[in-house]
Amino acid sequence: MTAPLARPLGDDPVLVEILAGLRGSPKTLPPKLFYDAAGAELFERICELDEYYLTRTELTILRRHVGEIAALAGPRAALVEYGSGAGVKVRLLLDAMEDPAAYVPIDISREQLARVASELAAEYRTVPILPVCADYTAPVVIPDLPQRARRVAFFPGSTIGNFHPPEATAFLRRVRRTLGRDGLLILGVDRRKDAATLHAAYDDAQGVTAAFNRNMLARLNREYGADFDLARFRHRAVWNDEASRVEMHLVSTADQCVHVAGQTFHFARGETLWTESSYKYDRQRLDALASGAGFSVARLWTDEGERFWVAALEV
Ligand code: AVJ
Repeated sequence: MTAPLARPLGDDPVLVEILAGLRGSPKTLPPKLFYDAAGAELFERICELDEYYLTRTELTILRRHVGEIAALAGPRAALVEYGSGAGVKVRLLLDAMEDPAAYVPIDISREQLARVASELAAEYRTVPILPVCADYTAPVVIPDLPQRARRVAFFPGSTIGNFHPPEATAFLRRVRRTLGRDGLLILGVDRRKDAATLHAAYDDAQGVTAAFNRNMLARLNREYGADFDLARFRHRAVWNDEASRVEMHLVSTADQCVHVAGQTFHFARGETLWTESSYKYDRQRLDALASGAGFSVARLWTDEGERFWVAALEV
C-alpha cells in the first residue's frame, strides 16, 4: 500500500503564513491564530479580569452613548461588524438603531460565529442576519445588502490595535471602499496610558493571558502537527513606548528544536516568538490613522478615566 500523500505545502494560506513567520527574525505568528474555540473562550475570560479594562470600559461608553451613535447611523442602516466575537456589543447597537436593514457579523472563529448568528436571528426576527466566516486581514466579500441602506461598519474592542500602522491604514481603506460614499465607521480604540496599567492588562495575576498566548502553540500542535512543548515557553508582555504598543511574546526557556508541518525550527534559549502587538492611540495617532485611510473623526466618546475611545469616522 502507498502512504497517503500529505497535503501539498502552499495549499493552506494560513500554514504558509505560519511557516513564513517562524522563518523570520524575530520569529512571529499572526494574532488571528489565537481564536480557535479554546482561544475564543480564553479571550472571554480575559474580558472579565480586573486588569483587562478594555472591554468593560468600551461597554460603559457604548451604553452611555448608544442613542447618539444610533442617531448618527440613521434609520434602515446595514451594520457590518468586523470581529463579532461573542455578540455582546452589537446587541446594544441593534437595540438602539431604528429599523436596521441587515446585520453582517464577520468572524474567523467559525463555531462562535454560527452560534451567535443563530441566537441573533432568533432575537431580532425582523433583521436579516448574514454571517461571514472570514479572515478580515485579507479582503472580505460582503453579501448583497439592501440597495439604499446606508452601510455602517462596527469595529469595536481595539482590535484595530493588532495591526501595525501601515496595515491598519490599508485595512481601514478596504473598509471605506466596502462602505461606499456615505459610509460610517464606529471604531473602538484603546488610548495611550501609563505603562503599569497597560502591562497588567496583558500579564494578569491569574495567568489567563499567559494561557491565551500559549494556546496558540497548543493549536499549532492540534491542527498543524507541531510539537511545541508548552512548558518551555514563557509568556511575556512588554510596553514599547516609542512604537506605542504592548507586545506579547512567548520566550523559549531552553535551546530547542520544534517541528511544524515537517519543517524544523530552532529556538535559542531566551529567543522570543512575537505573537501580538496592541497599539495604543492618542489623538494625533488616531487622526493620522483616519486621514491616511480617507476618513475623518466626526465624533469621539470616552469614559471618565479617559482610557478608551469609541470614535465615529466618516468618509
Ligand atoms: C481583542 C485584539 C483587542 O489586543 O487587547 C487580549 C486581544 N491580547 N489580551 C487586545 C488580547 C491579550 C485584544 N484584542
